[in-house]
Amino acid sequence: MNMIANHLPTAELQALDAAHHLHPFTAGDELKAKGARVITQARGITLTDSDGKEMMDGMAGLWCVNIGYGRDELAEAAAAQMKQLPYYNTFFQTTHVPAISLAKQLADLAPGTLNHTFFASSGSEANDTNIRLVRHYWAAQGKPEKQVIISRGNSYHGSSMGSASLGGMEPMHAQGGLPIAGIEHIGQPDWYGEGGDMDPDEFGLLRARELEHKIAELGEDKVAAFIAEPIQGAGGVIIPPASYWPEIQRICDAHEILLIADEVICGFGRTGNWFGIETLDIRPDMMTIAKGVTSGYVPLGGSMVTDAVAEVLNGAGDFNHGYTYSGHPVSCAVALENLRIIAEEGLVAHVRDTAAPHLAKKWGALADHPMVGEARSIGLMASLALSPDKTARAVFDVPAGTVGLRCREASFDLGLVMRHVGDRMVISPPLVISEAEIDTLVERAWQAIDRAYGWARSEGLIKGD
Ligand code: PXG
Repeated sequence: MNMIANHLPTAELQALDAAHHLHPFTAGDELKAKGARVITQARGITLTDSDGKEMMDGMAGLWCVNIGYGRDELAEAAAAQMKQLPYYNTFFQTTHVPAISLAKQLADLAPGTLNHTFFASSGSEANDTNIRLVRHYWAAQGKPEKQVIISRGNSYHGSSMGSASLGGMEPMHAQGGLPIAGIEHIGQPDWYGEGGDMDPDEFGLLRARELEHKIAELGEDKVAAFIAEPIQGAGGVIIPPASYWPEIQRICDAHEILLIADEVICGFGRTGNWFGIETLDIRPDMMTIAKGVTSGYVPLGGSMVTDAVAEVLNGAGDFNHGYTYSGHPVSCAVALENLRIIAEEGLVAHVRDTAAPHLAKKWGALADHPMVGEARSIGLMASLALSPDKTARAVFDVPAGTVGLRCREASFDLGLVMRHVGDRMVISPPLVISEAEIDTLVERAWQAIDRAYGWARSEGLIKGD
């Protein structure tokens, strides 16, 4: 099927899009002026736009297309489920086979006793569920005053009122009166950006201990939970110092609070294990999932909890919460097929043993570029920091993101979708990426950085030039 021949010319599509479609995280006037990129089809790790231009998808969509594009098995699983039972709900003591099977499959895959899933349709919904779940959990134990959830600056947990409040993104909090009450934030473990002269491990401990101080400040009897991404994704792929997570775990174990790991990006193979908590040796009480659970082919999210948490919840009467699409049968059927492919094709082992070590070597070498301050990866998520003076970890004398945006635009021109978070460049490609494709990705990234470097030099932004 030739989709390219089957649509309106790009300019007309862009005009219609700008006229009627309100986009997430996009300025409407810029959209009108420039027009959106129109993606028409995709195969493997390659996207095609409405002009027929091909681009390597270094972001797996939005960190989600883990098995790559064009897997007919998922389309067939969806079609078969739609024919058999397109919809039914899971409220009021009702269930169906796809939800049962997926909940069991997730229990088998998740480490420890994370054996129970409350389904949603996105990471945002799942994190909203988590806010209500942890408060319900403590109320059920006669501690209704344990309400506060501690999170971190520059974390991302979603876009709904609750999940955006959990998140620590200042531009998001600046709109719509966020955060909601009962959410507190501590500093992020970003040594490169905020560690100054400290040793990374010393800084990791300092940031972890902010949690203990915050618990003391608020009173342990007021704190319900701490939520964090094992590795911050949207915040710029911030890999915490090695000292950070063991100390967070110690603090959570020492105090009566629940630990929620937000695995929306790290889950389902991204870090070289099924879950990021295995890579970083974290033992949470709850875990948020979404994205890679269906490889983004259909929406699905969920909150997973341990046996101990489930036991309390199960004894607490009705949980007055749920979504029409909690455990949607088509989403569950697609998730099951996606998980079968990840398991049977050995994609987690491919990441761990082949792709991640290769990426670490190649991506790490980008640090040789004169404008790259650090270049690091873990599994198949990687980032680098653009800097005008790399030895000083300096920032540019223009608003953060100016050079990053240049680099992203150059990257698109060179046929690579790479994202910028301020002046950090990030990638998170589909797990099926080969070593040769990693070589191409990194070559294009280098060229994109080089073009942005040329621009920065011409603007006098590079120190010592
Ligand atoms: N938790 C984490 C850790 C996420 O990364 C969510 C929750 C929310 O999931 P939903 O399905 O509601 O979007 C996310 C989503 C970006 C970007 O540009 C990142 C996300 C979403 C959109 C854009 O980095 N992460």
